Amino acid sequence: MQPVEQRDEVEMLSMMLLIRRFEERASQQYQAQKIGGFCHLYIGQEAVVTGAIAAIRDDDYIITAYRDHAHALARGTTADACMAELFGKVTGCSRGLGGSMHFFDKKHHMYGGHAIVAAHVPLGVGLAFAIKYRGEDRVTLCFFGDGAINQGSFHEALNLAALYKLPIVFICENNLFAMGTSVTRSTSLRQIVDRAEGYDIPGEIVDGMNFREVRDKVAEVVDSIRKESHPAFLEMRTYRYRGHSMSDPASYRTKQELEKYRLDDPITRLRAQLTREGKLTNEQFDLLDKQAKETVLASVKFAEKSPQPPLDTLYDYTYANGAAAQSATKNSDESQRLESTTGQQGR
Ligand SMILES: Cc1ncc(C[n+]2csc(CCOP(=O)(O)OP(=O)(O)O)c2C)c(N)n1
Ligand SMILES: [Mg+2]
Repeated sequence: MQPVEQRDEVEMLSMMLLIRRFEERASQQYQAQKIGGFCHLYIGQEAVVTGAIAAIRDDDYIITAYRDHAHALARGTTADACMAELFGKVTGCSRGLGGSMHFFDKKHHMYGGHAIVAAHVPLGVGLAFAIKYRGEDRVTLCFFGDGAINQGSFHEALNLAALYKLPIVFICENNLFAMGTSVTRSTSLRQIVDRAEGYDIPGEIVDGMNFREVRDKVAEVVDSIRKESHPAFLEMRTYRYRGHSMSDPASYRTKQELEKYRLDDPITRLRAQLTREGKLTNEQFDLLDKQAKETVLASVKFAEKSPQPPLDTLYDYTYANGAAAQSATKNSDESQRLESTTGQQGR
């Protein structure tokens, strides 16, 4: 297990570069129709997950929503396994059956990738409950968007975490929008962190564009939780540069707003800090970037070459068991056939 102190800042900068280059390439591959389904990019938000992961141990748990590529990469899932998952290949981190929104990596304690807004927050509380039940000193980091905080399951989860004093950090990635809806239109609170206060959970606002601030704040909270189990809430103020998903042109915001946040870019910021302190040269930065790009290009080749999952695994890991799901499909095929032969329209 790697002690937190050894997580070198230059290494974490190269992780942010890997995440950025991975998603830029994913976007290109999506447009080339190599990737299907939904695809939500995290570009601009990299400091949140990278800073948070830099503050925890390898055996701590994390769980997140569907904007999850960066979480898996930061946790240690390889670019190969992530790209292959986007391509729907059997070598992917969810065996090609999950796709962009359902990355999962048990070995690295990354428990998804969940598509239903806020549905995973109670699951995060469940992970924290398991820690406490077993008497361990692990911590769960539960990431979710600003859109999740008005969902019923979110409130149930916070209530239980507070009552049971569970070891969980609720990390709200407040990127100001839930799809095209501004947080100011969807939320009655002045600030999101106030949600925690109602449940007597300590909460703080963090500059989510600043790697060091995120890492230090998460480290402080996690340290306190390990000493005596309790929940905590951090509202990370961040911004996504791209639309909600690949199909969103993001016309609900101005170019000026986007530019303002791009000037505060988390990668540029950490690079500047390290350069100023003599810990990084321009040549070293260029080399890290080149390595990130090469790793990502290799992951595309790996994904392209990998096989599709066998057809008979299609219903594995679904709620209905394979046989039931397949017979349901057969029945629906059969009724469609009957409808088309008898000329009846489906209802
Ligand atoms: C229960 C539920 N309602 C609606 C949706 C459709 N939906 C998908 S993403 C999203 C917005 C969520 O925004 P936020 O939580 O802020 O996360 P972000 O996309 O900004 O990371 C919505 C409404 C959904 N997936 N689940
Ligand atoms: Mg949001």
